[in-house]
Amino acid sequence: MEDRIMESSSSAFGDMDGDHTKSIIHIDIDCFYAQVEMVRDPELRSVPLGIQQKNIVVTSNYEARKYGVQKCMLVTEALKLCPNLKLVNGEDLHDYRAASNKVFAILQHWKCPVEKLGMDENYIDVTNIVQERLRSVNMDSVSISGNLCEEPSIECPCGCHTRLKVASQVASEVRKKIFDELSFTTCAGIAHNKLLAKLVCPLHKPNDQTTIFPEHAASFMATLPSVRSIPSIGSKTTETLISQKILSVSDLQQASLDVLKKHFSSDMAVRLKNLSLGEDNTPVKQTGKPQSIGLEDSFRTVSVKSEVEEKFSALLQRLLVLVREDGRIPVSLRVTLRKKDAKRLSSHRESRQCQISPSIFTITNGTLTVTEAGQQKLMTIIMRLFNKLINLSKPFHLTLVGLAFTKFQERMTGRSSIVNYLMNDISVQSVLNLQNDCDTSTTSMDYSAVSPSSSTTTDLSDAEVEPSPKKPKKVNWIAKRRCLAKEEVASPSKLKVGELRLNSKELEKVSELRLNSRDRSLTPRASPAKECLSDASDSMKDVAEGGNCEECPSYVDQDVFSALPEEMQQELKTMWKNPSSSSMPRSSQRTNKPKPNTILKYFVPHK
Ligand code: DGT
Ligand code: MG
Repeated sequence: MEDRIMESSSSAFGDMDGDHTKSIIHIDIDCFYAQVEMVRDPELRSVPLGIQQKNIVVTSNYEARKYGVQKCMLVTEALKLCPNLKLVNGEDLHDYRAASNKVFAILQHWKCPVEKLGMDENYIDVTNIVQERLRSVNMDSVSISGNLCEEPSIECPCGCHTRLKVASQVASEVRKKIFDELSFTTCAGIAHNKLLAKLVCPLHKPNDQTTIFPEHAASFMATLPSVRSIPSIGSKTTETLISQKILSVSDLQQASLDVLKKHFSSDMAVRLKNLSLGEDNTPVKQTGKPQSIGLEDSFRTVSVKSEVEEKFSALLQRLLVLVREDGRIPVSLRVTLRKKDAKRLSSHRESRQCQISPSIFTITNGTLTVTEAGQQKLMTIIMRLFNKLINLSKPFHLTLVGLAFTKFQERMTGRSSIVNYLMNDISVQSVLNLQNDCDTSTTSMDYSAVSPSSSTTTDLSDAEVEPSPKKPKKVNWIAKRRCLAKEEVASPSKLKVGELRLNSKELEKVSELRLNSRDRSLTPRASPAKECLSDASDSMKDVAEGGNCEECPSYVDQDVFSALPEEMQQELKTMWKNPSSSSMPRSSQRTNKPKPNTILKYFVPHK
């Protein structure tokens, strides 16, 4: 069977029966850091240029490459090859990140899924655009834009050649727009899957593009010298393959599946085999905002607290710039240290994180800002975390400090988020034109201080990452609901959620409203999370004085329940007393499991 697949894949007609329906473009910016510098200072365009980080040339422009200056070459070596090499320090990544974000923003213009891969590479799935265009063009007149990996000997019956030709034209347009708007030249690969699009992208560098048709996948893959050339094959897999004398991609194509299964899981063995043949069905996943934003600074050794403080202060300044660009309000901060163990001549990382109050940040004219006092607060928090990581009564030696904002307030909410209920309040309030500032600001906005869905990037080497406390989010919400109940704001329980669900534009407005209202009234009462490092249980004590509900099932959290408006409490009690009166499907009633998007789901006990 396996041999048969191999045969058909590498026959003259190639892989004619795979799935060729997609059209994927992979875009890579030419000599990225060097181009950013050349756009900044056009005089650099005509000279050999190297971008230096520490003692390494991390990239060079194509002028320098003529002299043999390669990526990641030692500066001394590069200067030997090209004594006229102009070196620019590229250790501050700020402008590179900004450029990368601008490219990403341009790619969004086509309204297709865009997946960012590192700073200067992106995948775009243009399948839909291609299909749309094919409805309005004469298929016979479609031609390839740029280079073709190999001329086809026969037309594939599924029409993929025409689709990929159209995709190659879209790729040209994308590259032209990037050049027109940012002056960056790029390379592109066009194929029916991500793997091939990425691999053919650098075939004609710089400033050009290459398309491959599906039937040439296996023969193209066979030209790759090492299994390591396949992007998803890492060093461990490579080692195992090499131990089996599988060195080149061609070796992998010919390896028996049974042999592979002896060393890898069955799924992995099949995946390896497919990859070697140029088959890959992974989708282009739309890239969202990063889960955390952080910076690190490494140095020889720092052993004095005041110096550490200076390092953190400098890092914080830079980090705040990044956060301002990102636009989200951070609610969690992590401090990382790399400690040198002088006795063992080794070093290890340790981290500690805590929640921070979103009220440290404000949104002014749509821009996230932190006042001088807010920065002081952040520094105090950072140094408190530092003190937890370092025993100051003993000498210490650090070789790295890092800061990261690891969680953010969510502006948008998922369908199943409890924030939906709270957002409905806002729409109700806007309809009723309620005046009370406190209430508008505190309805839902601050509930998401710790978003239920946002996740922390966990550094596996973290020795002491504090688990993020669950209680405060509930506490904040409780506090807000109290505020609402007190002012007799219309209860969402009287309104059907379905009627109030907002469309995406409205959601955006709500997000703005949230932020503006936060801005206006960050009164102590409205302040959502307690200041960083405040113990979750302390926060609970502040608000958990609500009365008990005897009718509540045992799994109900009394604190949450008592904070609900009277009408909602009544509604829930009625449902619990008489489950058949609720709108829940019978199956859910039997199992006590609430419907995915009912308020009941929030009364499932914490494990
Ligand atoms: P290209 O695509 O061959 O024309 O050249 P680049 O410079 O765009 O190279 P690429 O796409 O591999 O990497 C994008 C940028 O990432 C590059 O301009 C500098 C940086 N970079 C690449 N490799 C390394 C590395 O090993 N270390 C560091 N620190 N930066 C790197
Ligand atoms: Mg590049």
